[in-house]
Amino acid sequence: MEKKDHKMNDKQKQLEKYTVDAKGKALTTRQGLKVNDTNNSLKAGPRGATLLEDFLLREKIHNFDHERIPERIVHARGSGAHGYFELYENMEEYSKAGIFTDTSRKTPVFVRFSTVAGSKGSTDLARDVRGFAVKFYTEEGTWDLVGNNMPIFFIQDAMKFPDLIHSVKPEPNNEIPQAASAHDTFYDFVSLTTETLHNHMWVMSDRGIPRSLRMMEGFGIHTFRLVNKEGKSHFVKFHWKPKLGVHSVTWDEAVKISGADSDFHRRDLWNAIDSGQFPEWELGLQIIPEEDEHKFDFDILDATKLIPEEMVPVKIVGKMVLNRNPENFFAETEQVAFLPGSIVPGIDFSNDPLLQGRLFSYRDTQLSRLGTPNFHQIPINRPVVDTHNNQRDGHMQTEIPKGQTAYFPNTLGGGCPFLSSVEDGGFESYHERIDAKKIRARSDSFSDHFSQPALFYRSLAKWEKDHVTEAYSFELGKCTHKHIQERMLWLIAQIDEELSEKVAKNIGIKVPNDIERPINQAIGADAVVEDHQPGEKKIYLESSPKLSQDTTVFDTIATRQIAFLVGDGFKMSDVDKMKTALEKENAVVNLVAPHGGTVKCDQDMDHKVTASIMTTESVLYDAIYIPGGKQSVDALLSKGKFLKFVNETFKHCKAIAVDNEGKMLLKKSAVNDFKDDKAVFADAEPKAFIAAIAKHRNWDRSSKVEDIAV
Ligand code: HDE
Repeated sequence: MEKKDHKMNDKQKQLEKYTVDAKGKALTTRQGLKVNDTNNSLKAGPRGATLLEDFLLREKIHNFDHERIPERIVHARGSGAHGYFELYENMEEYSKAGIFTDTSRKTPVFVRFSTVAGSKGSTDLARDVRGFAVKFYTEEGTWDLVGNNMPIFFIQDAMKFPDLIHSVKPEPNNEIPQAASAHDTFYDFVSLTTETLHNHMWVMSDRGIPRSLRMMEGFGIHTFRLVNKEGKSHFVKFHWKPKLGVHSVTWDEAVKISGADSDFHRRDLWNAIDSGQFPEWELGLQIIPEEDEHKFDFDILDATKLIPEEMVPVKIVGKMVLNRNPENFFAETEQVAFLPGSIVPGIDFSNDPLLQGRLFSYRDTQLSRLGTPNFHQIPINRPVVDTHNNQRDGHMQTEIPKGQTAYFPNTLGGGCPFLSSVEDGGFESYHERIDAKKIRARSDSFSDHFSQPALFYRSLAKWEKDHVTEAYSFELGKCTHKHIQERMLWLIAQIDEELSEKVAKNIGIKVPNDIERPINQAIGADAVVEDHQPGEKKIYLESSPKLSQDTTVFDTIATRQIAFLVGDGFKMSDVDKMKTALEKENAVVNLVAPHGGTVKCDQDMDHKVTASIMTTESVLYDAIYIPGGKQSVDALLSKGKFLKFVNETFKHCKAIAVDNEGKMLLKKSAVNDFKDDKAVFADAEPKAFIAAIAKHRNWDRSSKVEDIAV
């Protein structure tokens, strides 16, 4: 079906209206005065002093002095992109929202991905949750789905958010460490706040270090409501499923990528879109009839719980494509303001106490960051529909509201702007019956803190479990207080004893067996700190295979970065064969050579080098290929870093293919000690190499290659 994309065009036109292009234009002041010298201040004689009169200097420096705005208190480090969403089938049975009923629409979106703990300039590869915030510019107003790449959150009540964030941010006395959870204050908090354990287990898994922002799932986390035309409500959870599957790097790579290219994720997203390989996600809904609200072994209002897909399947209803990079990072990605409170008729909130708190926080924080209640007028935040109300004035009012009246009701303004009936699209909150005492407490139904982290861990493949063990060993190994390490080990043991034992061995202490109430143990038995103690671990589902990355998409190598290791004299026919096959599958071929500039092949042709070995590292690629050509391979062998490159690629369980003399490099490398590896190919058909790259990694190799020294 031909998609209506007039709102796409509207959003683009709106942004273009505010886009300034200096190409072919004269430099002017902010007042439009043409400037003829922007290099020298106005002085009394060439050696000064500078004159107060210099309005050009003052304007330039004044702006510079105020260029920065406060970074987000959380999710400061982010990358954004434009795109669109389209619906596959009419979902009017559940929701009256246009975005869920009109399959002819192409709804413009702006997405911002982020890490949580680090500052704006921190590394992309921190072990952390990733933000996944989507702004839908719909015909009924803007809907913001502000989610993460994990389906649960650390805490159950908004009241605890400042404590959580203060514990994970750099410690306040010395501002150390940056963008890292591996420190005492975080584990002090986590070990005293057992509701955090589920999300924490996800962060310790490979989900905490994605290969690409394009290879992450997204989740709305909270249970929301969908409301149909008849006013009937269903509970819903939102899921984003990446077309490229869910893939991650290893911790050793993450550490090294942080040095080699700390913008790795941002660059990867930008390059993919820039080269026309548009990332895609499908939107899935888990729909729960109201009547089923209490039929689960957990509370669906508790944001630390997921609903396993085996219990409620995810219905795929549409797709999102990101197809345009921002024109300007600050104007768009930095100034975009997401508000979980921005919804449209047909979508509504649940009483999840975490969600309820967020409804306040996001609008509030924009005042500190963007400095005005008029932040909705910034181009990236403008809805695609007209807005009219009686809110007025404030800093940076950029509109000129007409007329005598700014109140309702009025006759002097002809009663405008007027109210809309529900039938005419006026928003009406879902009429939920609430009959309760005012009380500051947590529901008992929120007290199961162990069952779901245990379900998640049980559902992982062996290689994923090994990574969790390593992650806990690293993180707890970085803590300097034994009592914190012990509390954590005791809690991990409640989830999985074997895991706790392994971590304990790695960090060199024993799992304690006598910590029953970890909080009071820390503070003193009479202290009132936390009356919300975890309940018994339950097993209501043996395993949920969908939670494992072992069940993700493994049939594409699109956008995978392949390093071809080449020196002058490389065999052109080898490169031709492999390059053609890989590019046919939309992989990206990079020539890595001993030097920059160009390399000559054995046909005496020059080829542009993507990166010299001095400027790049193996961790930036998904696989390597080494073609034949004696002169070329000799040149590679004469530089130790190429051997490191091969060894590291092998250690990180990636695919390697060689042809002809390329085998010499493998012979000299650590790969030579391992026979019959299913992702190492000599003189093989490209098909086999491609299948191995699509598998992401040969994890069978991982336990054997641990000791390769790179
Ligand atoms: Fe946020 N969060 N959050 N958060 N959050 C912010 O809003 C907050 C929570 C999430 O790319 C802030 O504009 C509270 C859950 C994302 O611009 C702030 C609570 C989830 C982003 C804020 C939560 C998120 C934010 C900082 C507990 C997943 C980045 C700047 C009640 C469902 C959005 C800003 C972007 C950003 C508060 C919990 C996701 C301070 C109080 C749960 C993706 O308002």
